[in-house]
Amino acid sequence: MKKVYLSMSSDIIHNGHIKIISKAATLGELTVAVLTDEAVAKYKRYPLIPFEERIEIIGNIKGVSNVVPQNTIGYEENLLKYKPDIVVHGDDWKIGFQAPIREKVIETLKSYGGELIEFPYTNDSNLIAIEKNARKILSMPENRRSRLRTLLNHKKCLSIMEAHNGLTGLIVEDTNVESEGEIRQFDGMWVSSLCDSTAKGRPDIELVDTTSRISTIHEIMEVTTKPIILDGDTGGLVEHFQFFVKTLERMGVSAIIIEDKVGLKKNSLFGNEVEQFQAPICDFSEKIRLGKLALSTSDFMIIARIESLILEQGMEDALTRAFAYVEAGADGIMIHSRQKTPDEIIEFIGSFRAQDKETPIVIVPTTFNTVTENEWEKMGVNIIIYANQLIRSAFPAMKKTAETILTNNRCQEADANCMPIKEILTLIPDAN
Ligand code: SPV
Ligand code: MG
Repeated sequence: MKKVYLSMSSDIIHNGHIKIISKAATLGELTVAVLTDEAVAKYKRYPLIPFEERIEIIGNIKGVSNVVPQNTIGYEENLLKYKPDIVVHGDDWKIGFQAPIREKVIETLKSYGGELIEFPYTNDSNLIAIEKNARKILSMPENRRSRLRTLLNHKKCLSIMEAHNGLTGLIVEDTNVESEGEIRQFDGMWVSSLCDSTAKGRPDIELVDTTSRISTIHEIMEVTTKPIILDGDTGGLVEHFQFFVKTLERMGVSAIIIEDKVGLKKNSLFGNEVEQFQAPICDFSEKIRLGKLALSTSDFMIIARIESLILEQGMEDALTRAFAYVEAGADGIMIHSRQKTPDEIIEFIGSFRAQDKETPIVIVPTTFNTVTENEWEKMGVNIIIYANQLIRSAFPAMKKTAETILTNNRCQEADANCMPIKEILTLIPDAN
């Protein structure tokens, strides 16, 4: 009896799955590999049905002899472990992002004499509707809010990109690339105070008010499903902060990061070039404690951001604050730096992790940008935020187009830098 291997995310079981399972079962003893939640989230969207339930469902389908987990979208690890004679797949993966994965499967099978059998892919129109519905479910506040914590449980290190309106939200939601046999996408979005202010032509000094910040979040939420981390600046007055976190929690935001500054907040990357003051440890700890008290769920996270390195108060001060804020109930620590090298951040992470292995560490590597995500992950970082790259790349592109039109007295020359009209007209998905 030949050993047959079929891999599926199987989040939504439909007729196409049943058909391919029954065909595969005619070829030999069928093992179905179920992609783990982490693997599905990496290449598609967060699964609606948890891994353990998916394993159980698949195991009870007629024709399935064994069910095994598959930890990555690539098959290599499992193929070398189980050495199936046949791998079965729909022929849809010959093109698109799965094509390199298919190539790797063929190569691995060749190494021990296995064979790939592809069945014609049945394009089920119901599936498109089901997939759209899955997105709707994932975008509901109660589902979205908890997803940051869930992702932190599944993945060691999350990659978060800034979004400051619906359009940038769509970019963070939908952009994915194939790299080294993996599909990469962002895990969530950062609603930056710098970018939200800049997009409105305002300085980053807590001038854009709460109502406006909430409106930006709504705009992003309308068109996306991924978890949102809000840059909450100083958090404002404690009495206001308590109301604000309740509002965010109800909306489905997953986390707020507040920084330990007082008075007129200016952007951290100015450092000591402008006058900025750090809050006393006890006051900021109290803000965290009261914020946590106001919440109704354990899903929503309040993350404390330490400005000691930004304001040159030293490593000791940064660490003392970090432990105090964790003690006060902070669900994570963001350590910030404006140095060009990562040295002080690496030192902080080492010292903090020596005493605290659990509390998530967040970094914003805007200036110290040479270290890769994999390297940060090994050091113990849990969330990496790309805080401003979308707006920083959009502005020069728009300015160049404006200058090109002025220079040429017409817009023909600018077209080379522009998206085709047809594409912009169909860029935004419809309401269904
Ligand atoms: C932001 O994105 O607004 C931040 C990060 O707070 S930073 O600009 O680096 O201070
Ligand atoms: Mg900010």
